[in-house]
Amino acid sequence: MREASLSRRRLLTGSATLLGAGLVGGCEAPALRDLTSPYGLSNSLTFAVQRWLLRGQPLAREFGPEAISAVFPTINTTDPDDPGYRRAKTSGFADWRLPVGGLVERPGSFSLADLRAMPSRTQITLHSCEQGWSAIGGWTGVPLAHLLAHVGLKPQARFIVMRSVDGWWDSYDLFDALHPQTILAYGMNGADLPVAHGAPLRLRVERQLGYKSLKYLTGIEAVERIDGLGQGRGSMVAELGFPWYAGI
Ligand SMILES: Nc1nc2c(c(=O)[nH]1)N[C@H]1C(S)=C(S)[C@@H](COP(=O)(O)O)O[C@H]1N2
Ligand SMILES: [Mo]
Repeated sequence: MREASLSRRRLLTGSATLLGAGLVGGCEAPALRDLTSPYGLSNSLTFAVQRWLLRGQPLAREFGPEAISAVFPTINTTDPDDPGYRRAKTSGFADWRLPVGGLVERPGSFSLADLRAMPSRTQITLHSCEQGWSAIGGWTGVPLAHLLAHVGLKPQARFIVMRSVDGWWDSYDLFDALHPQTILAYGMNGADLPVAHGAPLRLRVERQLGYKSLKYLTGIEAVERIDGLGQGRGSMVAELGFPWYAGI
């Protein structure tokens, strides 16, 4: 018995499970080709195993309003030092627009009013920063899946690239992009999203560490490959040494 469970555990930590999972998972599991990240074998294994375990799109835990943290820290960029951004901020982001393009059928550019007129989702979730703090906040915004359906993803699209006014950029596979809790948030804790937290629009990706939730979005692009962007690691933080996939 002991021997059996030991080897079972060994299997569970090895790539054999991955292959087994892919085979046994059958129709539920996305193709393995779609699961592997281009960033090294161990990263790919973690990524693929997590993807398979999460294949039912489970939601990150959501809390009641009483759980909202009295203080939600804010770090790195908290007030972008960019002339265009400063101007937009002065006018309450009335002229701000979000271009959405790349491998989509109907590229477009959306104002805050456009986004607010779309279906919205509010979620109270735990944000975990790689720097060791966490906080619970309430976020309101349009599900990215809705916006992507609106512009119509082309079949070749496999990743969504996002850029920010402070030079941060990142990319997400369709699993995360289409996850029901992945939203483009314009509201926080029942009010407009504050500048310090990424106004006028930030991403919330609830199943990854905080650094994937880009603030100050300036554009969204659907692409087939991400290895041609920047240094080929898929994100700015990956170029600084953090994992591209930061699942929690
Ligand atoms: N554009 C941009 N996005 C960003 C950052 C940033 O500095 N610039 N910081 C990231 C990190 S490390 C974290 S933990 C969260 C912090 O969000 P907050 O300032 O609302 O707490 O935003 C993430 N997104
Ligand atoms: Mo962070």
